[in-house]
Amino acid sequence: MESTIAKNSEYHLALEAQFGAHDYHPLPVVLAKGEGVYLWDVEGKQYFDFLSAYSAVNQGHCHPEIIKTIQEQASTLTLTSRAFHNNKLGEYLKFTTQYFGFESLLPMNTGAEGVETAIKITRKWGHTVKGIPEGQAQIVVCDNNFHGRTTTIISFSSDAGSKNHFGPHTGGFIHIPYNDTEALEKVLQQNPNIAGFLVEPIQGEAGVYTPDEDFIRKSRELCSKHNVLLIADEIQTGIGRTGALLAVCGNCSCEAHCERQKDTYIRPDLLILGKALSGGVYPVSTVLADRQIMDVIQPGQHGSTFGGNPMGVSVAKTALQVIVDEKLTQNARHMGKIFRSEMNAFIKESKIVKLVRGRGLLNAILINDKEESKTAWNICLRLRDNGLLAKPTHGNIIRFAPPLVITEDQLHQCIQIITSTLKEFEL
Ligand code: IF1
Repeated sequence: MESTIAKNSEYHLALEAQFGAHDYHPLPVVLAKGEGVYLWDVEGKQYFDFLSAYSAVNQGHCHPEIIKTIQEQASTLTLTSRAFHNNKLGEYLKFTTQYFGFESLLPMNTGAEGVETAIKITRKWGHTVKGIPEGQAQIVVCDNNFHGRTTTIISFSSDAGSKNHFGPHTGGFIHIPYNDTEALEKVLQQNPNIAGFLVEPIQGEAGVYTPDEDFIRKSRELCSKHNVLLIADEIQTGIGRTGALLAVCGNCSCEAHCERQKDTYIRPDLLILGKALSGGVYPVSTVLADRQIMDVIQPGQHGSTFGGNPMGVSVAKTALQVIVDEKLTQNARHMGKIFRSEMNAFIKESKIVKLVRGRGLLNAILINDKEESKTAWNICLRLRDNGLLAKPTHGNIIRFAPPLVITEDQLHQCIQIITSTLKEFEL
């Protein structure tokens, strides 16, 4: 099944194997170049990217506007630290808070740092505003969550590999099943020390697990009723990916924060963004909240050397502008519908795929085989041979998440590659 890989790729693979930590098991392909939806390996073979660096490259690889921004800023001013002000941060804060409809923003770098920041804000709000006894604040999280890799975040992971032997673990987290509003209601009624509910609007790592339509809305109502902060981790789902600006926007496909959203969308108290906030060009993450919540953080209580640096914020501002200018949210919605309807038509004739699910261009197929089988992995190897890069998650699930700039023509080519590859594995 495995095709022969030319010396050039082997050379890089050998170096990584010999000198790198073995913390990943990547698909064997060594990439050297990207443009839009395309990637090229070191041998010059061209691929469609159906992972988008885990939904970071929504705007497409090496988007010319974003690259122009980083090049200009890189040769002007890169880093001041927050010990001083810089002339890019303020305009970014104004632009981005208005874009998402919040009063304030705290800039960080990676997604996990954004989640850590939201946890700290929530706990401090719980102790100083809600009146939870010091050190007692609890945060409700969902089974099978994925929020990052720090010691605190893995403390509330359900995944043994991510968590085991990395203890002692951080306490203060209560698990409920995902998509279970009754469980949420019960825990909120029973425990007065809950400060927040941290949730992914769609669980990415769990296999693009899409909840019932009213799960987030009901969660919002329950959090409001019990004076608990709703914390949305939209690091993977946000910024157009699901065919809405945010997955919590549901059916509103407006390109930026709009009046209509004020009535229809479900507004979290804390919104965490990362990944596509920079179009995958630079690590930029953020937590957005209104003043009353954000202002629990006072000087000296949180920060980062790189957070809010002129390169990161300039890149992020351009990356958000590209989403609007190129109507990428609407494109994701439209292309996603085509993708799922074509895949559903294929599934009718196929035994190898059980189902397709997702929203916008965050989709997954379930392979009809045991979770521990290598079928999904082998399919991804063949997809690679056939010119399309995707990655299995949770054994028998394959995630399909191309850059949002994909055209209908390109999408049809990709569906052709995917269905003809799947036919090779037909039971
Ligand atoms: C890995 C998955 C994607 C995230 C959500 C926070 C973070 C992530 C919802 C942390 C990061 C990435 C990280 C990458 C694999 C991965 C992933 F397969 F695990 F689920 F995207 F699909 N919240 N997700 O998805 O952001 O600190 O990495 O910037 O860790 O191996 P980060």
